[in-house]
Amino acid sequence: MPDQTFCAMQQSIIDGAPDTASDLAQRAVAEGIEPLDAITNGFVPGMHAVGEQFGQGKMFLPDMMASAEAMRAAMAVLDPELKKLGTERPMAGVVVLGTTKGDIHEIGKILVGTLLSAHGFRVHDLGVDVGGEKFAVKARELNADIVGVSALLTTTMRNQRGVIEALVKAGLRSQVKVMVGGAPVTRQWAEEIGADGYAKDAMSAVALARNLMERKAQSVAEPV
Ligand code: HCB
Repeated sequence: MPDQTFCAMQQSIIDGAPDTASDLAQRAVAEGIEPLDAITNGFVPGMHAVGEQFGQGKMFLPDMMASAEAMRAAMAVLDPELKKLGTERPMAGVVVLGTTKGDIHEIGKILVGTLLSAHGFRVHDLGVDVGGEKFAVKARELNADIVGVSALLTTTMRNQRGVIEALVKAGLRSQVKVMVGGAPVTRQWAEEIGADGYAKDAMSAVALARNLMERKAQSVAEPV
């Protein structure tokens, strides 16, 4: 039964049908399907299919925009359900999140932020098209533990390096861990630019953020 529901969810994204996506998300909540399951097994595969078809020239920008709209409609229902999971947890750390300069993709970043919040992190989302300096200013203001930088375009990936450089310039690099992600980003790229970690999806981002908090605590505890 959930398989059919997941297929319908995927199709609602491919069709760019916000009302159907929203209805299916509401049905999932009513039927007790885990919201993360609905997102990762239902709606996100739809986004991947759209990306593939766009890449092959079978879908066009307006189609991709309609699909993003459908994804947002589903997230509007599932986001509050995910966030409920985090209400009783102790504060796990402070994260500043954003999508790099020149890039307006936000769905994955929002999902990462939601899951981090659901796991006790206090998340400040700077939005999209964010330059390195803005990350550094907010990280200083909030005394952030982690900066999470998203990039979905091969052309904007390099701006993740710019965020790290801005943190170095602001004298914050030793106290702020950096995690990077986004469809074209790889572990190798993360290492190349000197990030502290790479996460392939939102759940891995939570595991990585926890790991970075442990590493941070260890480095503080080490004698000088
Ligand atoms: Co966009 N787009 N797009 N797009 N888009 C991609 C990314 C392509 C791969 C599609 C393709 O060609 N196959 C492609 C990029 C090619 C490339 O660079 N190699 C592309 C292109 C080309 C473009 C435009 C240039 C198209 C044009 O104008 N001609 C344009 C660029 C605009 C700009 O940014 N300046 C554009 C525009 C759009 C929109 C506006 C229509 C829409 C975005 C709407 C929005 O976000 N509000 C859009 C969409 C929806 C996509 C696809 C179809 C889906 C992206 C998505 O939401 N995925 C995407 C295809 C794809 O990625 N396969 C396509 C679902 C989320 C859940 O996954 O990977 O974003 P995610 O996030 C994961 C993961 O990466 C990780 O966790 C997340 C959750 O699991 N993660 C992190 C992400 N950030 C992290 C940060 C961390 O610290 C840790 C983990």
